[in-house]
Amino acid sequence: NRFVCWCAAGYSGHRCEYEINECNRNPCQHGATCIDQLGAYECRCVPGYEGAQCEVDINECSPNPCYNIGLCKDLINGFKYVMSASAPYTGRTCTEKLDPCNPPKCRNGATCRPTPNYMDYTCDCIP
Ligand SMILES: [Ca+2]
Ligand SMILES: [Ca+2]
Repeated sequence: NRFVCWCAAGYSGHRCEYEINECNRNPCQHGATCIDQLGAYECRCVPGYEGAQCEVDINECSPNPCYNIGLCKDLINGFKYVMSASAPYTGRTCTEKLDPCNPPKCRNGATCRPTPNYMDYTCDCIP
């Protein structure tokens, strides 16, 4: 009384008594949680990743969150802006204007003038 069972997808064993755990192969990447299903699996990605196997590092720089002239650097579940030395903007989205003359720092009515890189200021004294 020999017989061969041709198992439906997702099952194995002599009598197809085993439900295969598709998560045993660790198909999910980047620390995702694998959910075993019948003949399939589902990956629940950690923040910052997407794709069926969570293999895609989401590009948080697209669209570019740096509205002004900042350069965006993609990170895991986030981004970092990179300012050039001449950029008068700061902040996470590069929208806060750097103004070394605000609040005013010059005395006796002198005019405050930012340096070209906006990192410092000079005072134009009244003659
Ligand atoms: Ca399964
Ligand atoms: Ca990313």
